[in-house]
Amino acid sequence: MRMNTTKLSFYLSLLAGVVLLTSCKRDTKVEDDPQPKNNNVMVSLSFECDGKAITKDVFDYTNDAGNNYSVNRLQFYLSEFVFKQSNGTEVTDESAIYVDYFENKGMNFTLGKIPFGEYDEIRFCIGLPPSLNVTDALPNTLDNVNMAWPVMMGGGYHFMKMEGNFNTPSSTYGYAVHLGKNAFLVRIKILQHFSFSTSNQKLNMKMNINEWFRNPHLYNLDVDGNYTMANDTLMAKIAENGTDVFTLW
Ligand SMILES: [Cu+2]
Repeated sequence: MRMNTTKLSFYLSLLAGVVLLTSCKRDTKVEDDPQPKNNNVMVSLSFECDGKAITKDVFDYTNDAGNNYSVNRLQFYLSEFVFKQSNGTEVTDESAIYVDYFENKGMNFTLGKIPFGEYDEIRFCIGLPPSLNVTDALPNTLDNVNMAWPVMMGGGYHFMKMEGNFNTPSSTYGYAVHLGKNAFLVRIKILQHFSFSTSNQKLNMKMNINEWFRNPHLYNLDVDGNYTMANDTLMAKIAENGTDVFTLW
C-alpha cells in the first residue's frame, strides 16, 4: 500500500498533536500536585478476646491454658511508632499514648506527619522507651502517677496493667498482669501492606487479650503465677507473648 504526501503529512500532524497533548497533560499534573507532603493518621484501637467483646467483670474468657477469667483493668502505654514505606524509608512518631480501655482513654489518637504512600511495616512499643521510663519523666497527671513503678523496684512506669479474676475448680482468685522495666518493653512489628492516600485516614488496630497468654509461652495464671510485677521470669514470658497482641484490620 502506498500513501500520498497529503495523507502522510496529515498523519504526521495528528501524531505530533497527540504527543503535544500527552506532554501537556503530564506537565499540568506535576504542577498542581494536590497531595500534601505530610498527613495525619487517626489510630483507632479495639479490643477482643478471640472474637468476643471485652466487658468488665464478666467471666466470659478462657485462655489456652484453660483459665476462665474476667477483666476489670486494662491500661498501658503505646510509644515509638515507626512506619516503614515500601521503598525502605522510615517515618517515626515520638508520641507516648496512655490507653485505659475501661475509662475510654486513648482509644483514638492522631499520629502526625506520616506521608502518603505505600507501607509494608509498622512498629511500635507497648510501654515506654528507656528515656521516658524514669520516675517523673512523664507529666504528673493522675493517670501517669497511677502507672508509676515503685522506685525501690527500679522506678519508671508500668508498661501495662491487666487485672481481673479467674476461676479454678476450687475457688476464684484475683490476677494482676503488670509489666515494667526496660528489659520487658514489648516491641510490636506488624508486616502488612497498607497505604495512606487521604488526610486523617484511619488505621484500625485490634488487641486480642488472649495473646498475652500464648505464643511462644503457654501462660497459666494458676500454675505460672497470678502476680507478675515482682517476678522477672513471669514478666519475660508475658512480654514475649505480647509481641503479637495487636493486628491491623
Ligand atoms: Cu504493678
